This record gives sequence, structure tokens and C-alpha cells, in this order.
Amino acid sequence: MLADGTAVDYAETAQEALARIAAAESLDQVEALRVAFLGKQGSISALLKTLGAMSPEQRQTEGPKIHSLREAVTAGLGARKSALEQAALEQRLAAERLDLTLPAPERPQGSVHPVSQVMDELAEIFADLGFAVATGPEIEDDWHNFTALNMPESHPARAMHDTFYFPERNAEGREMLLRTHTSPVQIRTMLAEGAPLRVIAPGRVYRSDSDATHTPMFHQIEGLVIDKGIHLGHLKWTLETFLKAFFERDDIVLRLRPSYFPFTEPSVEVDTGFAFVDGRRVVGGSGDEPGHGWMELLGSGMVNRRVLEAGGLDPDEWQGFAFGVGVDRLAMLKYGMNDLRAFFDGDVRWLDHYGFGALDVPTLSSGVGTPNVGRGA
Ligand code: 2NL
Repeated sequence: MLADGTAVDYAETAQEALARIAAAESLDQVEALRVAFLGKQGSISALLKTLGAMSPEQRQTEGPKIHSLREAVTAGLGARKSALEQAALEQRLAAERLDLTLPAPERPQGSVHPVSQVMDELAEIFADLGFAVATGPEIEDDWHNFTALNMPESHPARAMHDTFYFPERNAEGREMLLRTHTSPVQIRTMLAEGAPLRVIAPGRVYRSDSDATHTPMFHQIEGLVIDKGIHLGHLKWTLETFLKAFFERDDIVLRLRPSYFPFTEPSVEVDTGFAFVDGRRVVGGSGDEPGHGWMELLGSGMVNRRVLEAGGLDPDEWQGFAFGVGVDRLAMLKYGMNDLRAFFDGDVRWLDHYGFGALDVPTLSSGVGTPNVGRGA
């Protein structure tokens, strides 16, 4: 009953409330009814408040009725809410279909940079000839980078390399620098492993030089063979065999020209014949044929006896040959890129064009090159 004594028909109130709840057509409407009945200003909340003003006897008869009214309404709201949610879910399940025949969404895939590809190809080719891969630090001291290679302090050949020096010296008082070639790796390998030796040393090298055909960082691969009775014939056969495998053609013709490197004696520069095909240089054939030419490919020679000594070897017992070649240039020649600087721009569009699939691993049996990138430069 109300505070003024008016009797309340709880059964009728409950019926009315439950009818309104059953008629609610949305979760918003259910929530509005909850507020109307059970909210702070709600009608059932108001009934609950009347209990405070009643005598204990009255409260004992009225209290349970009001509480069961509230419970009935609470249960009704909950049931309607679940029913509406269930209906919404069923509608969604009926409307949404999972088409298992749709292609899977594309995932971005990385690609292998041509420099990495070519280094992998070279490692594969030279592994077949019995060469191991040697690596070493890119921050070197001037003894391993220059002195051991027969370029003593103030030797003019040091000026041939525009070197990046560090301001500090190392613990042994040696000048520190970014290696200008991978030769210090070969020195370290000679000292660590002795002879005989067959290694290639691929990696980044640095020279303070920057224009259309020079970048301050570039990639080099050097080869070193040390054994008894090694001569220039071994060098020429090795280079020919490697270049035939790399360019995947048998008509590689080499021209050896006398040259000078401090670390080799005699030193030879190696040219290869090429033809112009559709305005691009394609390696192969003699450079003396009509429409052909020679281009310089790499430098090499017999290891200077002073360098063998610096590597801890007796030059009267051991001989060797060595060669050095620019990996970036080899990649340009084989895969037809024309701008060296694009190699280091990090533009993914360039990689989309020239990059290699991560699963196209070069092997001699499957072919060290891949068919999807153009040939010739
Ligand atoms: C070039 C020339 C060359 C070597 C590198 C070498 C290494 C040792 C001893 C003797 Cl430990 N030689 N390396 C020899 C001749 C040439 O590189 O034009 N590279 C791009």
C-alpha cells in the first residue's frame, strides 16, 4: 500500500509491467523500461521506499510483495534482453555466410636484394670449387687493412683508397677505419688457419667516394687460394670456371692485362668480351669480334710474398693467387640494372622490379640464376 494507505494491486502492477517488457522491441527499449521501473526515480523503487514509512507489522506483510514484484520485473527484463540478443545473433548468422572458396587475403612478402642474391650465387659456385666463406669485422685497424697487404704507412697506394678513419686509435695504438676492401679478412684467415687455404670473403666495404658510379659503401668479394705450386694458370682457370657458372654461358673469353696492386705480384686486370644486345652489354664471346668490346671485370694476381709473410706463411713453401670483384657491378651486369645508386635507396618499388623471391635459392643443380629477372646491362 502507498503511504496514504491506498492499497496497491501488486499482481496487476506486475502483469502490466511484464506486458510492457514483453512488448519491448529493442535493447534500448528494454533499458528504458529498466530505468522506468528500477531506476532511482523508478516506479518500483518508489514502492520500495514506502516500506521505510510503514509500521513493522505492515512492513512484514507488504515487504515480501514489493520484493517479489521487483524480482519478477528484474527477471522479466533479463529474459527479454536475452531473447532480443539471441534474435539479433540468429539474424546475423542467417545473413552472414563464410565463403570458404574465397582466395586467402594477400600477405606482404619480402624479397631478396640482388646484392644478397648474387652473393648467394657466388658462395654456391665457389663452394663447388672447394672454397669456404670467410667473414671479418667491417671496423678494421690499419695493420690488417693496409700494412699486412704491403701498403706500409705513407705508401702512396694508401691514397688509392679514400679511407674513412675513426678519431680514436685502438688498444694496440693502431688507427681504426672502415675496411676499404675485404682483404683484411683474408689476412685474418691466413693467420688463424694457415695453409693450404681456399676462401672467399664477401661483404661490405667503404670508401669516401660518391658519384653516379661510386657509392661510399659497396660490396666486394675476394678469393684467395694458397697451396704448393699454385701459378697463374690456376687463377685463369678458376676465374673462367666461376664466370661461366655465374653468367650461365660457355663462351666466356677472358683477357688478362698486366697491372699493379701492392698485394699481388704479378698483378693482372681481367677483361671479358661482351656484345651490345638491344643497347645493353651482354657478357660473352671475344671482345675482338665485330660489334663486341672488352670490359674490365676484376683485379687479381699472385699473392705478393710480403703478404704471405704477414699472414704467417713461408713464401718459399707456399704460393697463392687472389682476386677481387665488385658484387654490385656483377649484379648490374647479370640482371640488367643500370643505376648503382638505386641499389642503396631502399625503394621497395625497385625491389618489386628486381628483387628475388625468398624461396628462389640459387643452387648449381637448379641453376644459380633465376628466370624472372632480365639479363644484360
Ligand atoms: C679489385 C682488385 C684485388 C686482391 C684483390 C688480395 C688479397 C690478399 C692477398 C692478395 Cl690477402 N690479394 N686481394 C688481389 C688482387 C686484386 O682486387 O679491383 N677489386 C675490386
